[in-house]
Amino acid sequence: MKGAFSLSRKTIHRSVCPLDCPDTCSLHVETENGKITNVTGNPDHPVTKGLICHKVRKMPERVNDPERILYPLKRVGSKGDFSFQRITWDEAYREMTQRFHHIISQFGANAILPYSFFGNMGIVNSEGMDRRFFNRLGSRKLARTICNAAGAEGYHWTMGKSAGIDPEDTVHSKLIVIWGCNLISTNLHQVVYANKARKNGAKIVVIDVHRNRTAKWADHFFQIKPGSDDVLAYGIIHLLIENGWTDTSFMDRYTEGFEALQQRVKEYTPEVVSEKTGLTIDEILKLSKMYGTISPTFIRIGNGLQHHVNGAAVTQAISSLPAITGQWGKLGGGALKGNSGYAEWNTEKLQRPDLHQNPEATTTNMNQLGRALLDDQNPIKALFVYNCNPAQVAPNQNLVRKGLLREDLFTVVHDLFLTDSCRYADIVLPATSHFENLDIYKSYWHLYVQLNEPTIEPMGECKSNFTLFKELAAHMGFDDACFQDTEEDMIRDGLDNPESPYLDGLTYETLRDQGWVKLNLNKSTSVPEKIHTPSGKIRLDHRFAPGEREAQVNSRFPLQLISGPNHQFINSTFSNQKSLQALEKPVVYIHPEDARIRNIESGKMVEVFNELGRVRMRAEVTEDVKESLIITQGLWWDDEENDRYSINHLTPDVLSDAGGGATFFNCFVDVKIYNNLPE
Ligand SMILES: Nc1nc2c(c(=O)[nH]1)N[C@H]1C(S)=C(S)[C@@H](COP(=O)(O)OP(=O)(O)OC[C@H]3O[C@@H](n4cnc5c(=O)[nH]c(N)nc54)[C@H](O)[C@@H]3O)O[C@H]1N2
Ligand SMILES: Nc1nc2c(c(=O)[nH]1)N[C@H]1C(S)=C(S)[C@@H](COP(=O)(O)OP(=O)(O)OC[C@H]3O[C@@H](n4cnc5c(=O)[nH]c(N)nc54)[C@H](O)[C@@H]3O)O[C@H]1N2
Ligand code: SF4
Ligand SMILES: [Mo]
Repeated sequence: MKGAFSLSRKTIHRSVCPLDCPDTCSLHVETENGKITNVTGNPDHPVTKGLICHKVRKMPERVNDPERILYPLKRVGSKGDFSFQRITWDEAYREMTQRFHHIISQFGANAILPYSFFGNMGIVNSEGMDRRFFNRLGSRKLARTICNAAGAEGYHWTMGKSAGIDPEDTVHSKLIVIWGCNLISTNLHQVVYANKARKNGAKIVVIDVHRNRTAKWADHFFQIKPGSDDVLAYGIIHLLIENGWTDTSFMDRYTEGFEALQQRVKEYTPEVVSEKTGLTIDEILKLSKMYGTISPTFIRIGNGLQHHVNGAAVTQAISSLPAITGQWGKLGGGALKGNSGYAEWNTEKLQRPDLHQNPEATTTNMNQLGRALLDDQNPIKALFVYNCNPAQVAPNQNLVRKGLLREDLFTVVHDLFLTDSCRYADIVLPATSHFENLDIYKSYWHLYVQLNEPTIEPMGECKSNFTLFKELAAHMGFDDACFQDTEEDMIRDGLDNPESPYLDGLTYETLRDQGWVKLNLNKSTSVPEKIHTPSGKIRLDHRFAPGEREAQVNSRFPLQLISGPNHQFINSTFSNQKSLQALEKPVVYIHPEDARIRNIESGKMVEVFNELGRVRMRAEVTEDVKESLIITQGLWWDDEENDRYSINHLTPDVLSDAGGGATFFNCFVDVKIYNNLPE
């Protein structure tokens, strides 16, 4: 089908899901009189095949929500109390340019910090015109580390870059190991492939700290202590070597450093591993035997397991496994942590890093926003938030909010809704939804690049990130030709990389005509024939040391809190949507024994606390979590009525072992009954 077709007054448009979710589904969007009335899956897409998640089927509610911001707003009350008045875009641009010029003259552009992530994954709107603008401004740089920085570092050490197997091949796998990934909630179509593989005789293994939806669906579930996955991977390698389940000819040809690894894993006997991971010796033997004797095997490496202080060590260790048994290159064999490395955009043309003329610029780690905002030695005077909701998603919220409350900080937030971050803004700008924009999307899981054409006109006075930064550049007096570009020009710039074999055959025209194009992977450009490390070999001489778990459990708080995503929201997106809220519970899951000694029963209000803060919610007592571990899911917006605030008041802003990654789950707390609210 071409971009759109009509059914009487209704029109069906092809679109793409813009959210930070691996599946990047192709959508069908129904409009009537210029309004979105229905969103479904596009049955023609080769991977997503018409199946989409429930939350995105509820997108019409989100786009048409009466609470969407439709006009620019200026703060009239105190920071933190949500009092704004409507202003015009001209006034907003005037205020921003005056403030920026003033800050630059007094403190330099280094005092201006962009703060963004992937609320919208389109390249033009998440890493396109915005990057050009801040580069030209010479602003401070942001290390975008909040999601997968540690894991990427670990995987890249072993494999060179974020390049794994084609998930379409996983129907051929015979053993599927889902390692720290809540697939049923976070990567729906991998479940579809795994179910097909299961029909062909594959076994599905889940390794997780929580008996979650995915664990309940698996054939085998291994419930591991948080942060001990590097130890388990070494224990498996130890047994693979001991039992001769290694593929030496594969390793000779495609890897380096095996001898060093062999030395390293010597001490990881089943006894040691059992002690550190909480798995029984039998479980360790069973898992290792399955991995060592079944072929082809596929490991889906999740994001959750790298939100720990040893996140890089963990992914480095796990990503070595397929090389040791020679899985790469077999149909359905290998691993996939993320596949974002294949879409090799021409970032020089797209983002214009050459425009950044400020060699003195600091790089601020987004996981330490609070610290950066409170650092008077190297002050931040303006913060520009877009595609992101730092007052919910960033760790150590007490510090973040203290920083955001600074009277002398000029904060701009561009979003579709009055998020908790807007509460601290001087200027709030209305953002279009992606249905109102032109952009392209890659997936960080499947291999199709897709074009998204607008299906409706911008609502109210909303502007896309692209339009905002292009117009702001003009108001700042930036006359570089690149600020004249259209979205289409920018997409063409991004695609223009003759060096990349993966982009071969991928043009704007083919995207427009077909809606999507598969990245061009063939035998010679896939692992193991093409390995992206400097030496061209899979690296088994490990760089990051395991054993950080001991450091974690020395905390003076006895329970470890894992606060991951939930099923119905994407990070803090959708958490303000009533129909989806109704399907989730802001509860904390606690083991019966931990509950008993604290007199906690299901449904009781509890306070979860540590040295950083306190958060109140209801308890649910369950054996789905082990002792000493508590779990809560979903990034819920602040709810003053129910006295509930972001879970990230409890999470540390300590960085991981490498990559400056977030350590949300390296979080130690205690829980007590809280009686001050009506039951
Ligand atoms: N429905 C939904 N889908 C989403 C998102 C969402 O918020 N909601 N967010 C999107 C984003 S941005 C991302 S990054 C991905 C994340 O999705 P996933 O890759 O699935 O990562 P998480 O859900 O953070 O964590 C996965 C699992 O890791 C487990 N875990 C935590 N610590 C450990 C550990 O030490 N060892 C082991 N083995 N397991 C551990 C958790 O219990 C959890 O079940 O999902 C994307 N998709
Ligand atoms: N405790 C805990 N904290 C976590 C996590 C966790 O598992 N536990 N997960 C972490 C992870 S993996 C991630 S990726 C981060 C995600 O953190 P964020 O990237 O902040 O994700 P969201 O909360 O979805 O916020 C995205 C915002 O962008 C807005 N938006 C959407 N489209 C557009 C657009 O086109 N333009 C503009 N200007 N705005 C737009 C949305 O309305 C939304 O408010 O959270 C991290 N925080
Ligand atoms: S959130 Fe994920 S599963 Fe849902 S429609 Fe978007 S890409 Fe597909
Ligand atoms: Mo993420």
